[in-house]
Amino acid sequence: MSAGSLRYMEQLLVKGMSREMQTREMTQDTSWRVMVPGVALSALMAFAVFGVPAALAGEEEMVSVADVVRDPADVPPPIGSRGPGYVKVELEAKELVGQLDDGTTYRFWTYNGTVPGPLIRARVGDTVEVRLANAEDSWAAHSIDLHAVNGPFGGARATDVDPGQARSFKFKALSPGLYIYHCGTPMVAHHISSGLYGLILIEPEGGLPEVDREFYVVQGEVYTTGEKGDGGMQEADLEKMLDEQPEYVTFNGTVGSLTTKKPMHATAGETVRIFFGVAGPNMTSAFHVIGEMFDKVYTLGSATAVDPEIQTITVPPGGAAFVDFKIDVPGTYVLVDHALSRLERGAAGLIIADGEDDPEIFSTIPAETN
Ligand SMILES: [Cu+2]
Repeated sequence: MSAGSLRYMEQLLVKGMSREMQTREMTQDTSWRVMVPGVALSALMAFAVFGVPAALAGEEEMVSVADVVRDPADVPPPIGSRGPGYVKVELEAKELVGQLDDGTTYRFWTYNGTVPGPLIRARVGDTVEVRLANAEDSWAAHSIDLHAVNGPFGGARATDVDPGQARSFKFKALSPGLYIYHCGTPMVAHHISSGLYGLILIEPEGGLPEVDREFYVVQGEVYTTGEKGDGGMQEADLEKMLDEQPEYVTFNGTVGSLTTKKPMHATAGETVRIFFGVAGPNMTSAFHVIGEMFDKVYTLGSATAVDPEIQTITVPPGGAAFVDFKIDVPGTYVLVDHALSRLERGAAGLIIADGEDDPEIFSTIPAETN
């Protein structure tokens, strides 16, 4: 079979997958085993699901297409009023082929199987132990640099770990705030771009003000050899990375992560908090929610510098911020980077709010003819 027809088959398989994904709820640990030509295991099951002629299955290689999207509602509970303690964080660097766009796959490098990795939540004064394992089937060494750490490389040298190994370190959380963590193994931009990032929240003493819902969103860039929209399995393009010309700009890892795959839900009248980070590696975000303004902005991730009533915030790569706002009326609210060309490259998310209309705040007026 020619390389072209192999690629074509792969596209067919991935398209079948994306249809399947729209109709089925998948857990984070769900791994979809699909066959590409050259594959033996589970062939009958995959062909039953995707309708691929069994004669195309060979015996060389298996590609597993995983759901790598972190659910934005997957946020640990607030710290509340507890005193300082000892917190253990277990992470595993896992390299997984996931769906980057409709018909396009990419070998994501992840913490715990999703992009971003888990939101880590602790409080000021906690001692945090971080254990990083690197899966046996990884191609690369990985590490973790947490911006919440006071110490060399944020822990990256202490956790530089080869496939099949694990390393640990601990640190005392000295400053409250919302911080990026990311892989610090060279070429760092490549490791970040491939998905090795997340946020760690260090709450102040007594915790943060309560809100009704909290969400977790991280912006990233993916640099692929093909152009956006080209199908098939894409590889990282280091030249485009050095030129800072991404093909994809994403919220939570992939195109459609927070729109078709895992949108956010709320009810009018509720207060919403978004923990927002920019992994980059290169672009500063102009974060905005279409149809709302932020009642409170915890500027640049500071837990104490709070600005009121802001429409759009800038968040640099390697930075974060969190925002609180009340949703006044039902409807669909769109998260964007207001450098809006990036919307076309994938940076979009939805909050779908149900509840009672309030015509005094917002109502449409019937059309008239001039
Ligand atoms: Cu890495």
